[in-house]
Amino acid sequence: MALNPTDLYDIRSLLSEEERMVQDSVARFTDEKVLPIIGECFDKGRFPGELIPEIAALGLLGSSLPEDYGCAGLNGVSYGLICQELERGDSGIRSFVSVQSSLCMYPIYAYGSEDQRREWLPSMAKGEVIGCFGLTEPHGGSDPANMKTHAKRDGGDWVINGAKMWITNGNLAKIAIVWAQTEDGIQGFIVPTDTPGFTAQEIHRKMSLRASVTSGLFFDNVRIPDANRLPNVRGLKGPLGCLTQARYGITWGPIGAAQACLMEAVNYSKDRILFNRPVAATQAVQIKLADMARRITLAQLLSLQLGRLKDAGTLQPTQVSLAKWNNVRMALDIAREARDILGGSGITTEYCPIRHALNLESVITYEGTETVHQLVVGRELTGINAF
Ligand code: TGC
Ligand code: FAD
Repeated sequence: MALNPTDLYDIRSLLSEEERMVQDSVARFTDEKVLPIIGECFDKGRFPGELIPEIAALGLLGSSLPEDYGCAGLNGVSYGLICQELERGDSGIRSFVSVQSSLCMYPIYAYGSEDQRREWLPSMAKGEVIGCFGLTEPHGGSDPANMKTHAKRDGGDWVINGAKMWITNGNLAKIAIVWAQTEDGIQGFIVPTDTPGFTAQEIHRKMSLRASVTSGLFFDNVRIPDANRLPNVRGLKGPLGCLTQARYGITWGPIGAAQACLMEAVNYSKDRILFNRPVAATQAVQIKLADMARRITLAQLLSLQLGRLKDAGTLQPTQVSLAKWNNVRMALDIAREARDILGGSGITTEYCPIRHALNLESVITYEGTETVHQLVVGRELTGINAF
């Protein structure tokens, strides 16, 4: 029996019935709704906001949070599969879901008051309220401990001043989760984006994640009540805890992008006749395709085990760092190689590899650059902080 080229080790057989159902429903959504429009969205630099209601109806927003808050209550492996199938379509669609779920709904759930959870989570799960997450600042994202944005207590309010940069969903958002320095260390705030003094400015001329909204956020004496502060966390571990959730999903997402590139390269090379035979009949191309399948298989096993650790409650941030580094690098290399196998056709968005390659240039940078994750693993091995 022929093996599935994007699942050579039948990793699907290791999934539960519920996990398979989640994967199938998101795969259908990607095939029917994302793939027909995404090339054009990328060309035009347009985020397909019209898909938000269906993404919400499928339960993909805050999917791991409890049903009490209008969420799907799925496990970590299911969240990973959601990311994988969405990113098979485009990293921008997966980014939208990652930010809403892991970077906005998760901190409200994990660090918020019960009132904040009840106020925001159900409408965020329905896609009625979109969030963004402001951690990175213009002077350097890898070192968030040195953030300049600050919040000062003024009676029952907080007054926020500063700027955030490269913020996904910035111009779509009704609320921003903003991390700011205070006298008591870094704290998180829920900032409604219609608060006076708040502005979001979309970043244009991007060559990557063109089907995603990326913005700068500016805070000029933005006054919000203490009720909007996330009361249950202080310090960098607040935002880093959110990043662990999002980075976990990002270990899965690029597997989908790599699978899409592999299949494009397989199909193209079988049809392309050069020197009187399909280019897929050459040893050089077959070795490249085989090597892509090998790397995808290793990444699949890595993410599945990571998901099982997450669901067992034993996941360590260093393990997430290793998988984020490995799987994004794997996908970026495969997207570039697939682009090459398509020759000149590979430079157009008619085919997916160049779009995925360009997107993955962001994915390898955001949520901790490749170097940051390598240094996290190095620190674990040596006990020496090399940052
Ligand atoms: P350190 O000062 O040692 O630790 C501070 C506290 O945080 C705890 N901690 C973590 N907790 C949860 N998850 C993690 N991954 C954690 N890492 C550290 C730590 O235990 C400590 O707690 P406590 O109780 O002792 O205070 O900080 P560090 O030296 O570990 O951090 C250095 C470094 C470079 C790793 C960190 O600053 C870092 O990760 N920098 C990269 C910043 C980054 O990734 N930014 C991403 C911005 S968001 C984004 O890109 C969204 S893209 C979204 C999309 O479109 O999909
Ligand atoms: P820098 O931190 O300036 O790094 C520059 C270079 O220095 C990198 O190559 C880095 O690896 C290297 N470097 C850093 N430290 C060391 C070291 N100790 N040793 C050796 N080399 C080092 N942020 C958010 O908060 N929210 C978002 O929603 C968000 N969405 C994003 C969407 C996109 C499309 C992009 C591109 C970015 C997004 N980011 C977001 C920001 C992202 O997290 C940062 O770009 C990333 O953390 C890196 O920060 P930086 O761009 O300032 O690079």
